[in-house]
Amino acid sequence: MRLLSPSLLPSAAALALLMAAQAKHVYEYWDIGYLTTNRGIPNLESKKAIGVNNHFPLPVVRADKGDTLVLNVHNSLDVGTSLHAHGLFQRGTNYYDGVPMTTACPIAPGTNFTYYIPLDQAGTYWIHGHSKEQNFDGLRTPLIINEPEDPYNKIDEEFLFTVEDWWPITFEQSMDIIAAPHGLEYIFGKLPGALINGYDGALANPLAFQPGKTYRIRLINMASMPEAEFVIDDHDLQIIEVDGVSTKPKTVKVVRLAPGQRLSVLVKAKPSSNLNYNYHITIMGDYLPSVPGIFPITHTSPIIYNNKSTEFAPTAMPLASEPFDDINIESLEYLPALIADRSLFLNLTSGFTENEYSHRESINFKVYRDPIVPTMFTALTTPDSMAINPITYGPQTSAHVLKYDEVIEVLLWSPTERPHPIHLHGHVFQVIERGSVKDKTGEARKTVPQHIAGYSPLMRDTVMVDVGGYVVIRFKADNPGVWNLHCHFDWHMGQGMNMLFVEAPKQMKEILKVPEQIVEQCRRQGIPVEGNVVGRTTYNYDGAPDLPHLHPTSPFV
Ligand SMILES: *[C@@H]1O[C@H](CO)[C@@H](O)[C@H](O)[C@H]1NC(C)=O
Ligand SMILES: *[C@@H]1O[C@H](CO)[C@@H](O)[C@H](O)[C@H]1NC(C)=O
Ligand SMILES: *[C@@H]1O[C@H](CO)[C@@H](O)[C@H](O)[C@H]1NC(C)=O
Ligand SMILES: [Cu+2]
Repeated sequence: MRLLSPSLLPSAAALALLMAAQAKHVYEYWDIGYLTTNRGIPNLESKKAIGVNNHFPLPVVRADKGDTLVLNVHNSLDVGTSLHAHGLFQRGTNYYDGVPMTTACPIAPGTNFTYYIPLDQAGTYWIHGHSKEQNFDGLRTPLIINEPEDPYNKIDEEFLFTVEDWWPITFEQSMDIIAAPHGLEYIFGKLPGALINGYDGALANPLAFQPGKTYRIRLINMASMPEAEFVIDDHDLQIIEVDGVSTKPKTVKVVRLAPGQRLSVLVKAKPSSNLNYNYHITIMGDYLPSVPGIFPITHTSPIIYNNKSTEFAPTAMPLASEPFDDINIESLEYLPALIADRSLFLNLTSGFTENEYSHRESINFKVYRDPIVPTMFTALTTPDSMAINPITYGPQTSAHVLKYDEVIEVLLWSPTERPHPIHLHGHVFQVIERGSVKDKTGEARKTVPQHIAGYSPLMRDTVMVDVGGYVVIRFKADNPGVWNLHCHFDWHMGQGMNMLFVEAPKQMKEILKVPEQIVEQCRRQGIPVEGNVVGRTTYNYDGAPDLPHLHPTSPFV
């Protein structure tokens, strides 16, 4: 990394001008296609995966804050595709959020589409498929947005680790299996391999440290199911970024990330050392069955201080392991706990369907189904009086209409045996409280210390709701658009744990200028772009997808 000495630093005003002048377009050309591979994991069967430019791992996208990402896609698949830049607000560009039937139509097979994504936030993000959870089959890669003015640019060097699970079956195959009774038990017989930076985790790269230097380590959990933990023997980790949000530095021994989450930590190298050390990345999750030697699995690789020495500091066993504490970490930017204008209760439940006894995940017992008209178009083309009525968007999109600038509190409630990493598009939210749904005494309740003047709760875009746990989040509806809230376990999302916030439809009409290529993709596939959930201009929504429903006496597990 190139550093300017303080005397050479331009004034803030000059710097702003300089940056504006330097804002550039970052071009990517991605041909999305099938590739049969086991990603080099020994003893794992190959499957039909989804790669870019006939290659794995995918290109890592790096840019500076203020740039525009021009992502030119050709779809070589025989099904639709789309890309979502996870964590970006897409302020004014809702139609590039990449959620088919919510914000646009899928990119049709054999066609091109170009995303123009303004990179207004610095930090650690990722880009992944949002059509039929194609990320499960490999369509996922880091998006690192550098902030030239970031004080942490004074660090000496930066490393990046991504974690993925790699299953020997495709998402489609796995969905068929897990819908059936005992499907999950069957599928856990086919446990995944672990990829670190796109390669077999057993081959994770050694790092070189020099005494006295400070390193920034970025971590991204791009997995479909497991969590990931990161530890370095006898070194502290100082958290400085969570999901793209700068935090007040917080020193810990271990960090844990759920699928969809990102972190940056600073690591200060020892003042001098003849010893070498190890770092450890564990792919884990107590909600997944344990199979000795396969899952959970820890991959260990050296941190070399002295390449002439073979001596290593001992590893303290068991490795440090603990849940991530979102309640006691503060955002750097001053924003005290928001005062909620209203509160929503989201029951994260699951059960079996009425007709086919097939397993589904739901929010308030609603299994998400795509509308006939992409929801953004419904919000833009129906009169204001209809656009503010949730039923306009169909019975099973679980649409909630938000008023411009109102503060929404959401109680994420997980009474089942499943945890859920819940991701909200278009926003970061404050994490206000955590607890247990069965807690009668308040013992398990952890809430942000609101009595501390100026306490700024952590803001992030993906939060882990534990088995039998709840989380309270708050955000301000200041980004007109249609935004998904969903579980980031691919299977749960695929089984229906998804819903929509239709945020400020009146302001959407003023702000969003839908590019012709978006409409073109819809026309090409015969997808209507006007009217309510089924394309009508009345309150008649007959024919809207409204199956399957959960069985009323279904065993909720
Ligand atoms: C279509 O996209 C591919 C992949 O990005 C690119 O190489 C090609 O030039 C594009 N074609 C057109 C006509 O834009
Ligand atoms: C060993 O370390 C020295 C000093 O840090 C460095 O100059 C050299 O390139 C390293 N050699 C190898 C093989 O990594
Ligand atoms: C939430 O869902 C569970 C089933 O998983 C159900 O037993 C419970 O009554 C629901 N809670 C509310 C308040 O609806
Ligand atoms: Cu889930």
